[in-house]
Amino acid sequence: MTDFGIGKALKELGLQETNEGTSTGNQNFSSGKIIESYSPVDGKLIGKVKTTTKADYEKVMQAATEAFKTWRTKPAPLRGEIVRQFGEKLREKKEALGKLVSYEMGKSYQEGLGEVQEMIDICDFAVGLSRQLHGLTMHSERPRHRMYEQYHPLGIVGIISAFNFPVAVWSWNTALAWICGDVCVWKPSEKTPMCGVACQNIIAEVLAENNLPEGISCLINGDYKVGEFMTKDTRIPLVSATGSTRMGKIVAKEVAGRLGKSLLELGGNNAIIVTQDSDLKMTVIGAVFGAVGTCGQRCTSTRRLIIHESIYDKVKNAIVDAYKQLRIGNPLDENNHVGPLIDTDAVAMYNKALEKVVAEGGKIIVEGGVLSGDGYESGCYVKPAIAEANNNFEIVQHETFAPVLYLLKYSGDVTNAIEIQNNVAQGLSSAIMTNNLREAEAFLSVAGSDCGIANVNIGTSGAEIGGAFGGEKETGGGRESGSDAWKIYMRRQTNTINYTTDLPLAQGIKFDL
Ligand code: UN1
Repeated sequence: MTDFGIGKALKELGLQETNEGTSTGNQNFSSGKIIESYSPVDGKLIGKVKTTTKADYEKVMQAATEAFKTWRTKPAPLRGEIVRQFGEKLREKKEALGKLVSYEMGKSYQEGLGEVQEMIDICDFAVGLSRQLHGLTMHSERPRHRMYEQYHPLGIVGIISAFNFPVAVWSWNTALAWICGDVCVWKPSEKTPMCGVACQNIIAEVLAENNLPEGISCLINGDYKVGEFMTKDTRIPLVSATGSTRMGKIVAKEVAGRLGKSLLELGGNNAIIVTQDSDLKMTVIGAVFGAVGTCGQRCTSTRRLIIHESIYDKVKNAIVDAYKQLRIGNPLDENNHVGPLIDTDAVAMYNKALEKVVAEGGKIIVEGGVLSGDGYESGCYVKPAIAEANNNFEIVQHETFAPVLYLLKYSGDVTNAIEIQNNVAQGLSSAIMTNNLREAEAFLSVAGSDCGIANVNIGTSGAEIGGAFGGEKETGGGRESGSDAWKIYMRRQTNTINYTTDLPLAQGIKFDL
């Protein structure tokens, strides 16, 4: 196999054979054991990263604590200027980083580039926001008093991110946290540690060029035990965690136990409702990209299609036909649509889901299976599968991080479809395909979708950074990225100033001495 420019990309990103995985910029503290990162694309070793011990972590926290003292005093627009420079560097490194994301995580090169584009976009967004961290002014009930609120930085923000968006989710958090005046400590997924080092190298360069303390951006590495250093640490007022609902429940409990804040972006069980008034071509593109894009490993991936019975066969046949066109293979080869799953554990979960749906009475209409032979040596390539199922099957209620799509049927009114769509524990993304205004509005109404994201004539995945991203119920309730998601990275302070020579009390209370 040609290396699709991977060697060159690794070099451009400053990656070594063995990398320090605990760093504050150029200062490295790693002394833990080594994580080896193997590519799901070809099973080859990409590189090694050293993990963070408790003693290493203490050094990082010292650096972060010191850096915060400087960083918080920089005016927010000047912090924005640093984020602008970071965005510029990302533009320069877009191809190299997109390639590494594709090679280490397994998503298509196009999607790898798309992920870096999300990073660039959030930097632009944060730069503008750095002049708009507005608080309100209020009218005091007392004469010649002024009352207003202001937002101050929180301190050290801990970020735990998942393998499926190994770089973008970090940037949604950091770009906002930085302009808010916070410093960040990041633990990337132990499945994609090289992406973490690559990002840290880029921001470290920007900080060094501006003579800023390295502790503004810190990297730690390891499994959940290293994540626990942060969830238990009272010096970290906010932990932002993206990943499974199982992980989120543990993080939420730990952080709430010390009355810290957590921002959780967890699993989804996203559905597209396809009504009688849908456009078939749009439905097919939205559903197929949603189900097989990133090999079904987005938290926004389409898991369920809820199709009206009168058009069920037509939609089913069109989607089954589209699946026949899918090319599965090396994601760096732009001719392929679907790359590998992240690892063989994910393959085992995919196999289990297919067995389970059959055991529960489902019918497989597009056969799955693990691919082997030339080009599939990593053992991580699987065929996207489709099963006809029932919404109350246990497996349908569960998020399987793989390209398995369930077809469900509804009859009657769109409210029946909405009921099925809402009848799961998760609440991240949802969509309706319809040209009927009444159906679209019913879906968006107070009695409509209960998800954090509800789209009309767009699939469930591929949200833009400008909106707040996250969902309800077991998705965790957090919002990252656009809109006013920045507020969670700051503390609000209400200020009342008296410019009289008296001290009138609120509520008209008399207290004379
Ligand atoms: C995720 O899978 O954790 O909306 C994030 C999307 C992407 C982000 C997904 N913009 O599909």
